[in-house]
Amino acid sequence: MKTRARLEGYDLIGDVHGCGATLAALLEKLGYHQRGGVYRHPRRRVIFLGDLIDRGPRIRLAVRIARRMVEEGEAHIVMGNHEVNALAYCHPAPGGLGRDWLREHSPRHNRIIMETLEQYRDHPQEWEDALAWFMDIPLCLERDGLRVVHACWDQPLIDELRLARPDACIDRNFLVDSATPGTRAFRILDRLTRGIHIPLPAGMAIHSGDGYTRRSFRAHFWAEAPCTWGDVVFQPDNLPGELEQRSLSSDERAMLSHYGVDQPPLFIGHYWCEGVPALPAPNIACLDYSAVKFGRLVAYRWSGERRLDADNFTWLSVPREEQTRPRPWEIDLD
Ligand SMILES: [Mn+2]
Repeated sequence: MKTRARLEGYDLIGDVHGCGATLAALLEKLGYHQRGGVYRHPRRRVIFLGDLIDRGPRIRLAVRIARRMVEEGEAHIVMGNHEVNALAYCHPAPGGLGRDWLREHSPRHNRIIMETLEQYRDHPQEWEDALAWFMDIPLCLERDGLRVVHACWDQPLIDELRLARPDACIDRNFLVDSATPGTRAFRILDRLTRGIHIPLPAGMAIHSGDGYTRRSFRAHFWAEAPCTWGDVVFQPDNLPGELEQRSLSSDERAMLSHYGVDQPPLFIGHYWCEGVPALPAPNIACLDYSAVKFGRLVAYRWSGERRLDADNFTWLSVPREEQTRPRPWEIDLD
């Protein structure tokens, strides 16, 4: 048996959202090579930050690449809110919930998962297998001195989750419970995979670049002593009007989590940042740079450092026509 070289570090990869060919190209750029349908690096492993599916042109390819790597021990992955959504959308609701599916098939929810269902339409068994695999993906990871979660590292909730589930994985009961707001399961899934949302004043809305209307904004969790909404907002859309200066109420303050600079390095996705990757805090990197909106598919090459370094970001810009990207070289993933 071949002895593997010592592990030098992890390459963390942000929200892929169906940009499967770009993912293959990014892995090649990072020095991974594909053999027998599995990308491997002699001295490194990948950690995916979740949200493999929805929106992009090669969702099945993205899932296959990630899944093969995870199953072969070449990668780890945490659950994104889009995988949570797919699981709830495709899971029949138990009696008493007053709907057919855990996640209602409303026009808004239909739209979120539309591309995924379309691309799997002629591959129903493959979609069932993908859903079964999503169920096995943990909500967070902590290993070798780093931490990974899709949206928000909330220590009390993570402690609570791990107490019941040391592997940080959900199951069907947990998923069913999470469909009812106010349950612990709802709170844990929502906070870890969707982060903190602060509701806008009544009647106000943000019309986002992605075509959705939102009545809350995304807040981050690393401000030392935040006073205003502007101190915690973390999303590409500006707050309407003068809301940047609005003071955080004590209720809103109580909703926030805080991740201190003395904590281990933390990697998140989710927040579809724009522009050139930058570090929001010395120990936090967000790797979602809107790949599927023709932004960048971003990786961070981590080799054990406690203070992160923006020079360790690597990325590929996503071409407008991802279909024009060469097919990922003879990848035999069937
Ligand atoms: Mn995402």
